[in-house]
Amino acid sequence: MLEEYLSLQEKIHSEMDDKRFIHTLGVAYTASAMAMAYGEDFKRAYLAGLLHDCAKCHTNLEFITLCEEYGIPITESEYENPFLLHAKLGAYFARHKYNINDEEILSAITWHTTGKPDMTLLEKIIFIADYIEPDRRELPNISDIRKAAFTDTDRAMVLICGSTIRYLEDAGRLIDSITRDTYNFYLNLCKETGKV
Ligand code: DGI
Ligand code: FE
Ligand code: FE
Repeated sequence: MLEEYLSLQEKIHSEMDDKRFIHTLGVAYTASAMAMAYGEDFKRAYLAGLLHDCAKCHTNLEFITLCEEYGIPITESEYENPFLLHAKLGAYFARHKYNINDEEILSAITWHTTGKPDMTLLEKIIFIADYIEPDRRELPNISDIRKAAFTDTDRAMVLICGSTIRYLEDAGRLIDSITRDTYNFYLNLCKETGKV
């Protein structure tokens, strides 16, 4: 499997600095391990992990210019936080530069930063793997979140979204309404089932 992805990995590496590439490999490995734990297709998880940040290495101005050039719709919140666009732009590159036509892989890339309500297992795996991969700096409550990632993805979603929203609030950053929608959806889901 890894041999099969070697040339893809090299191409992805050529588009980003070493630090981002190490993160990328961490997400791919973590996503494939999570897929094994939940009986999801681990090759798809690995591939989605490899590609999730393939559009990350651009300036804010480039995010806007490239999205406008490719006809990718930009919301008001994305104009204010252009880096959010690396997710949608990444899905566009995955489709057109890397020839991926698996719609679930593409949507996992699209939603990997903000999440969205009612995600598929693969979408949640990429969102969570992005947060817990081994190279991430130590974040609050990370060992509990890493454990939840392998036991209950909905609970992991609540913990990650809650932590991200708190961090963004403390930093005085604008929070996209979908980031809050994601948190509220998984919080309600876990409350209904008595998990939180
Ligand atoms: O690309 P990565 O750094 O690997 O990870 P990512 O795509 O999940 O981006 C992480 C950053 O995105 C993190 O600093 C929190 C931030 N973020 C997530 N949702 C929102 C957000 N930032 C703003 N301003 N608004 C959001 O809704
Ligand atoms: Fe990202
Ligand atoms: Fe990432």
